[in-house]
Amino acid sequence: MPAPGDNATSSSGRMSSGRTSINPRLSDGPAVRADAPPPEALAQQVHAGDRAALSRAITLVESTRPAHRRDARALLDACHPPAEGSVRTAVTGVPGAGKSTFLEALGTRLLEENPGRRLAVLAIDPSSTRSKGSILGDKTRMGQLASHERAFVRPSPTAGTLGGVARRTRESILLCEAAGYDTVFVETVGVGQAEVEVHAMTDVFLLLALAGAGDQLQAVKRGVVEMADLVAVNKADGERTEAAENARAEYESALRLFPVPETGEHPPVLTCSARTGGGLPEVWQAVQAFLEKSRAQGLFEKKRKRQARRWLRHAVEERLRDAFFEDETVQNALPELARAVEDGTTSVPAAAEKLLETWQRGNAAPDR
Ligand SMILES: Nc1nc2c(ncn2[C@@H]2O[C@H](COP(=O)(O)OP(=O)(O)OP(=O)(O)O)[C@@H](O)[C@H]2O)c(=O)[nH]1
Ligand SMILES: [Mg+2]
Repeated sequence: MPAPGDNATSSSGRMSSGRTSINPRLSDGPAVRADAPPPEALAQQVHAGDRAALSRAITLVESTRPAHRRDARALLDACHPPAEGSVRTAVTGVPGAGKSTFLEALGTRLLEENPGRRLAVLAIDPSSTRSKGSILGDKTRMGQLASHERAFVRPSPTAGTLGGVARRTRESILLCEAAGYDTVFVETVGVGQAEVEVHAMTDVFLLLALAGAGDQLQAVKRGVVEMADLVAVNKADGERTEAAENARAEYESALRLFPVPETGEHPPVLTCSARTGGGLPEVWQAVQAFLEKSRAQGLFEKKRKRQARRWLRHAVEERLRDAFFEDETVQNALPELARAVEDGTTSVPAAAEKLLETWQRGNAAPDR
């Protein structure tokens, strides 16, 4: 049984064996232990439900180094076909909406209710950076959950690469499922592209809202409300109870202004308090009701298929981009063309065209 501390291993590089600074390239991604097993062996450990191995596997898929990307692909391939029967829930909301407190309370409750359940939380955390790292329990407010033996809590620092890390989250979800975690939550803060990405990798999208402070207007503006399958106005406790109830009614009428979603119904809007636990069972019931409906209408499957197609497209785009920028002829030609566009002696489209031609020539099949 891994120590609870295993959960605290973020991709901050603390898993490294101290190889830094001599080769500057070593600092361009999270360090993966030098004694890391080959991908197939790692996949076996993940399948066996080994939390430390799962942590290491996620660190590997988050790495941007070309060799690690190759290993990550082999690892993901070895974890295929994916485990069935999992449910992926996105929990989004502005910073401080109470997402982590909510997941700590709800997660703990769900684990108590069902002794067979295994629950993972992947928190995309824009406030943490690799160099800073963080003590997970304090940082994510999920200390109790993080030390539960049937839970796995993992913050993904996003520092500067929001979209990128969010994409890796999809791979991390698969790894968690391969390790036997059937209930997967993705906590994401309402910042642009990450939310769209997370929406495209989950089965149900829960917006945790707040009363006042222009929260509603912001959410509508950012397009988050449109993505929500469910809205819960959090912090409905103490003197905020009435304000939360008013906000609930406002969200409800705001949602009616949007077209009716595929399910044929506008998303339900509830109130809850992550602090007192009030309303949490109702929120979870509403999540279940949405999923049941979505399954009955065939939308669940349809959505997963659509997501798989989208992922394929992204995977190809990413491979092409990597192959392009890693290509030696491109790397040789790039500095001069970059200078030319800086000086204005070449237009950007013309320079891009030249680079692509260089690449295509370098990759053309040899004459037979
Ligand atoms: N009164 C009250 N406070 C809450 C509730 N939920 C969370 N809080 C408080 O709100 C603050 C932020 O909570 P978090 O759970 O860290 O919020 P978060 O959305 O995860 O924040 P980020 O991860 O930073 O985006 C903390 O001080 C919590 O104690 C609630 O239901 N009622
Ligand atoms: Mg949080």
